[in-house]
Amino acid sequence: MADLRTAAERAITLRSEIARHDYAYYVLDAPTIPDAEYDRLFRELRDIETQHPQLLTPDSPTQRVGGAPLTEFGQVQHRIPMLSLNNAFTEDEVLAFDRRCREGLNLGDSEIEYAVEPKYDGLAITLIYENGMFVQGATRGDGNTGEDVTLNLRTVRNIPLHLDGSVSVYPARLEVRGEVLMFRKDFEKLNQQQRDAGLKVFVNPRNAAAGSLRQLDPKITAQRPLRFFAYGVAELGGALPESHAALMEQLAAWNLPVAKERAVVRGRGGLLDYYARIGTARDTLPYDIDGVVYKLNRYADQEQLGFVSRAPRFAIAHKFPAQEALTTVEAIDVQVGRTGALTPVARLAPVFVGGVTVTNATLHNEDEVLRKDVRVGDTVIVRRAGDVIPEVVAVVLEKRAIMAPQFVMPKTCPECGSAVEKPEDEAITRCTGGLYCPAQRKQALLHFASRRALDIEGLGDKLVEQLVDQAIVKTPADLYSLDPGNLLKLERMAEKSATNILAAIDKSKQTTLARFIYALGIRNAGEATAKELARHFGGLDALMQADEAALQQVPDIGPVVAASIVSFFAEPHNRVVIAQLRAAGVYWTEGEAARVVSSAILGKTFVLTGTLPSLTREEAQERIEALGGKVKSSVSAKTDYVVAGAEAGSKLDKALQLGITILDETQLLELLHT
Ligand code: JCF
Repeated sequence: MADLRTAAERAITLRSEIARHDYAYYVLDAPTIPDAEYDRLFRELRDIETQHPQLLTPDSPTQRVGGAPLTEFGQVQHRIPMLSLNNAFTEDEVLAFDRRCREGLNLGDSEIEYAVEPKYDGLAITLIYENGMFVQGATRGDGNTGEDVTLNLRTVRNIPLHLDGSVSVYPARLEVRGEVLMFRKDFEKLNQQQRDAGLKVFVNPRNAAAGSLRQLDPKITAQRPLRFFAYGVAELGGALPESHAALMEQLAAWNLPVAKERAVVRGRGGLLDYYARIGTARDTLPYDIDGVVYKLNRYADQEQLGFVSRAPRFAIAHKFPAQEALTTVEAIDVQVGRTGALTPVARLAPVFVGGVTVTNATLHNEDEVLRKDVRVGDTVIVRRAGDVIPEVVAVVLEKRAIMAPQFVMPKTCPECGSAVEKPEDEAITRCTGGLYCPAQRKQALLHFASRRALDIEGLGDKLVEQLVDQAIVKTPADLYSLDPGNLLKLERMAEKSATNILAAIDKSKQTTLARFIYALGIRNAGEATAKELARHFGGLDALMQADEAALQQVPDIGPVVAASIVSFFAEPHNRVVIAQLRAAGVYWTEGEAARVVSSAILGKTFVLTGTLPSLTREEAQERIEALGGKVKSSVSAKTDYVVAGAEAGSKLDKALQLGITILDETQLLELLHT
């Protein structure tokens, strides 16, 4: 018996401790203990309840995992009907609401106090607490009769199973009204899990919350990240506080979740300011809202205004522009981005959504179109939230009248006709005609001319923009046939700068194989890869003929990079541009492949620090690398040589510490010549 008594006491302690941690975690968003410790408490409680089933209580946190499935939901008669709110869509409608309130209260021009809060885009529910214990929860239903979802609501982690907190006096009967919803981040995670498991994905957090709450199996609901927020009471079984704001404080003191963003404002100015403030914060809130709610703050005032049919006269919902709307798909086009990515885009019948008229929505990529099964003629849900690009959320399949064929990604680029590729485990399809494709022209030219590529000084953003827009330059090869006449007709181009640019272009003809390879802008082939390729193959033709197996012989080149290189050179458009570049006089000295086998430097690691008397840092690096050495940016035990010039810094100190060989420029040059 003593054993049972100890167990009973321990169970009580554990329950209140777990409830405290749940509250800290799910309501305050400020976890108090590590997950492992929480799990330990939970297991201890569960073990006590298994050993002594008579100790199990309905408000035990162990009940949150859900019990046996139901065959149907019972019905609940709401003692006090669950009302809806009237809506205001315009400022004028809000001003009219404020005027009606002032007239109803005979207030003349003085300002009214309003309690204000976000309007949750969830599902209205009611929770009944008897002597502090959660005993029943129900959906709104038709307002008079709802469904008994008590078992499901027990699994909602931020609903207290027992009122608690700083105020420990509870009314005999308390009926709390509020909404169940899902945080956006939880919704994304849930959908990812559903997708991974091959299950249905939800259209938006609201649908996910509705689907989760209306599960007959509470164990499923328990797996869904639902949250609850209270917005009022139907019954308090005692004296109401004087104001709505005071009531919310009371609910919060019992550990019921209420909106952090709630406020009390004065007058219509206060209402409109709040609307603007929450409108700006809308995308940063963790949950979707569809507006804000204004109510008279003082209950005496609320009573005086009373109700019209199914809605209070003392409250109104001021709606934000809807972020989702229905429209139809008129076509599915494919756009090519600056980097060559092919994006399917839905052309839509114009629809007003998120505050603007939308006619296009992104479909992201091929897999997305097929997953959502979007087809021409379909009715779709379009979403535009904040500044985000509008997207097609889902197809309304019931409205599919004609059965258009499934979307197919083109096999060639719609801009330039080059082959497209979609690597095995990537979502994005890309054009392989990087050097030739009009969509990629500006990007390709800027990269070609960049400092570590062919280094054409003065060929920047503005100039490339003009050269491409006026169709003077289409590919990098066209740069080499520019003349002063082409340049002088451009904006802000004086004779002097035209001469300088032409000189820079001319100078760029003399380059290295590594720079040239890098300049081609082959996907996944950066500067380091370009250097490895140049060293390994020694010449461009050998590289262009290499197959994937040959490419994977090169250090650090794996299947992905090898595939990009092969498809780049396989595209005839690119080969033409390369031939034109060589014909225009771009040249480099070709070495023999891996001729550096015997160099003293091969495989050695160098770090450069300080200013050398004659070589620039880049020149030194190029010469070391040309002979098979590697240049790294920091000194470690693996460093073979540190080359130190004037004003060498901490790298030199480190090298001295580690006892690494230190070279000056003369010694480096000697080493390079052995
Ligand atoms: O979403 C809300 N914050 C909210 C919804 C607040 C309220 O006072 C509501 C509501 C829905 C219906 N009042 C009613 C009658």
